[in-house]
Amino acid sequence: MKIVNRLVVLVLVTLLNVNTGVAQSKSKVKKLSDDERMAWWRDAKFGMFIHWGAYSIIGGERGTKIAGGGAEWAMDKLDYTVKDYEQFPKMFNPTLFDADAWVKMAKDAGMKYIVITSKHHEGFALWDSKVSNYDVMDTAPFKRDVIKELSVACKKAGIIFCVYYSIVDWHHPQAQGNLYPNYNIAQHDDPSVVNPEFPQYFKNYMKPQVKELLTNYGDIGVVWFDGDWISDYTTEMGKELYNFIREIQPNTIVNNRVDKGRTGMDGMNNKPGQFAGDFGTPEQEIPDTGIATDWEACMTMNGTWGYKPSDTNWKSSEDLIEKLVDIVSKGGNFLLNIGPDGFGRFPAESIRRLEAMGQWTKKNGEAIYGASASPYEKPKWGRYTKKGDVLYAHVFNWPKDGLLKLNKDIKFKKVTLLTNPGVALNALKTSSEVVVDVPMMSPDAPVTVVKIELAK
Ligand code: JFZ
Repeated sequence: MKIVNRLVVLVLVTLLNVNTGVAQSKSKVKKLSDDERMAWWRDAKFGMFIHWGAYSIIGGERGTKIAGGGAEWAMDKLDYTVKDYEQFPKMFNPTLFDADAWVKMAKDAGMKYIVITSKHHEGFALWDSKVSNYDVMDTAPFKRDVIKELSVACKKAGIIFCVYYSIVDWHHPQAQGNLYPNYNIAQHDDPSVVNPEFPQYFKNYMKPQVKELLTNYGDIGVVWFDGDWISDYTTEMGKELYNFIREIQPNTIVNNRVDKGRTGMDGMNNKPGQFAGDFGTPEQEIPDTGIATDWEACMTMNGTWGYKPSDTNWKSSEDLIEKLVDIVSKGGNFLLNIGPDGFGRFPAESIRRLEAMGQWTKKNGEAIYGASASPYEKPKWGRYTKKGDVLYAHVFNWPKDGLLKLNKDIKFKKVTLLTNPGVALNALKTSSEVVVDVPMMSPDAPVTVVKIELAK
């Protein structure tokens, strides 16, 4: 770049920093209360998880061997040494990556935030890290800052940008990277394996990397940690990290995997206020009932987080829509995963499911966004959600006799189909239920929403 251009850029960047609050300092940013800070997240309900890294090139296959489970664990499961594995970051060149297109697919699906793996267990960083050369700018031929492009695209589209960061690092010599030069037993997740230098990795690598993510990419909605199970990581480190993040960006939300002391279904049984980050993270499962803490269920569309073409075990769109409703009816958020391939494309099967979910959320979003958990036990035909003086009955199994039976305690003022507000449905209260006269066919399958305006 010419010197004059460089000066112009410098001035522009300085101006931008001042105007957008990108360079957040302790004094300038208003510190919100916990409820204010969590408000956007509690309303959002539906987000996109993106698992993308050098493992996306591998697709879970090495010769004839196929990794079991998540293909983002390729380095571990396919027995790569640290040196052997480095070939993949050196190949990372996803020329079809289009941040705006990714963000549009999330937004059209009805998702309100995106969480991307800035660095997964493999250790390869998808941003321009000054702390490391094992990143997209220095090791990979791609030389584009993925985190930058995605954060800018999110901001443009009004999607909240969030980052996943792995505490586990199979590449870093002071983490799990150099324990066994030719074969890393820690990669097989043996909790007895420790690296006495881990505190140095924590202090001189992990924290500075997290700081880069929180300093150079505008507001970060959530920092989503993972890998806290390794013995080297301590509760004290978790506390330090949590406070460190809140000092840089006071209003950022942090998941419970920042902490080691979680109980039950990945922190779901932690009492409110007990240190465990800001929300619980049940993985690949939905709790039976709601719970007193904030929580987010993360889930894959097939059985893998990272790209794995051999996994064709896709959940149906109908199933995914019902899962979204189920989660919201229990007061949670749904973080649904995409594993883009090594070229930067979403799998076609994922795109189709996102589109189906978008068609449904576009019509029925009123019953999802900003809604809270059902005040009633789950009915046989589906789920309830609630917002102010309105109750929503999400019907999965449409009644064959055209009579929908609601909870007897409901005091209704007016009942309609959510997608047909002009036509009031007849409703009748009996001693055991409230019966609503609905059309014979489900108009918005797989889930039709009946809107019940409540009497005071
Ligand atoms: C982790 C990762 O190992 C995996 O690759 C993926 O990124 C996933 C979202 O998170 O796997 C976990 C982490 C935590 C639990 C289970 C699997 N847990 O607490 O039950």
